[in-house]
Amino acid sequence: MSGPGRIQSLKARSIFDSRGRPTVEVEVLTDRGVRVRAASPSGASRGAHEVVAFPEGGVGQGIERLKEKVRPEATGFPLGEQERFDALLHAADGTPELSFLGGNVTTACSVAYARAGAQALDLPLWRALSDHPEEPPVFPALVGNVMNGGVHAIGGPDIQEFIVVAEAPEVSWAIEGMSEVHRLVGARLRERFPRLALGRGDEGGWVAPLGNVDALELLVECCRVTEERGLRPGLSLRPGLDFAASEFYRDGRYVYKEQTLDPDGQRGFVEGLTQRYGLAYVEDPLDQEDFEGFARLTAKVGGGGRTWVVGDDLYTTDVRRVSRGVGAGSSNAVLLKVNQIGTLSDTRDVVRAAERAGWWTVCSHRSGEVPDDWLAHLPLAFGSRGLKTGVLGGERVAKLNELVRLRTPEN
Ligand code: 2PG
Ligand code: MG
Repeated sequence: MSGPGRIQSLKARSIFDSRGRPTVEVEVLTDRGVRVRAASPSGASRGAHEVVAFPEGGVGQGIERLKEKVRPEATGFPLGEQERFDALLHAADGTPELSFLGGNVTTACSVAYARAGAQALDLPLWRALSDHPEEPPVFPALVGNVMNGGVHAIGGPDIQEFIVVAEAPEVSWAIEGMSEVHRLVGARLRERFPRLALGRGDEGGWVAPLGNVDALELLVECCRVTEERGLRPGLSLRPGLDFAASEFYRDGRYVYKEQTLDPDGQRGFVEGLTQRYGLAYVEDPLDQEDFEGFARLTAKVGGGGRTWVVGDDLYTTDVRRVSRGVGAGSSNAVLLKVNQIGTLSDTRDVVRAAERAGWWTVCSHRSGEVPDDWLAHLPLAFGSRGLKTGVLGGERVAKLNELVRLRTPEN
């Protein structure tokens, strides 16, 4: 017997995400007794062009359809043929937006299949997925959310995520650095609001009644102070933002609690913040249809790679939208969320398009997460510049700890 074997059974169940909402977990058993599981996360600030997460009728309906349409085809399917398996999922769904099975169902199937193939060969998942499996892994910069706003937080700023980009010679030092910034922001908020019960948002970042610029200034200060403490040699902690701007874009205007801006005004506002505060990372600063505006912003702040201008809702991990962005020069980086497009193979298409354009990729969690750790393998598999997966919360730390394991497998 050679090769990784075949699928013997494929099962699915409804489990819960970090918001307590139902999501899907898929279990694959192979004919050689390998058993693996993979679960799908869920977004709240979803891009308009994402595939449908679950069919009408919800997770249960998706699972029923998986049993009916995917299971018979998948049983006996050989492992290690990701593109063919993902094509099977598309064929079983039969719609361009995956509305029959749901993109979260196909994501869990696609990842569970990959995991079964990797485990059957006794390889880490990233290595089984990599185009360069023999090369040593390159660890990503970490993108962690320390303050939440927008639809991920009640009563916070309009901007969705106040982020630290942590880089260090050792990935565990970058994790420490992000956690220190998170702690310092918490301490400063407690001094400033001694009577307030401070909360945390969906991704574990602090939520406080601060204006957008106020919150950013606090973040910038905490990144600077923590970096200057010199905790570890070569630790860099730089501020960034995910505006998730489509969430507050109404009738051609960006409507903040404090101000309303037209598209030129919004671009000027973002440019100003980026330059003034030395932002390392700016995600979805404009509406998800504004390829042109993104291009003008990228021309201003994206040169030389100092600031990553990242498209999330803009591209929704869809290679056709990324190609359009490449043509227009809309950004210099793409966020990758497998469940925005539904399979690992579709995600890899985006990675290849980004590589051809000389753009970076950033693998990302969703705001509703599961304590699964497959996401940690993707930046190593895809050669991504970043991993965006929060700082705190078991479902976020699961990914960070997996990175640590991958860095020190022999210990
Ligand atoms: C985002 C994500 C994750 P959601 O906008 O980048 O941070 O949020 O999963 O809600 O789309
Ligand atoms: Mg985003």
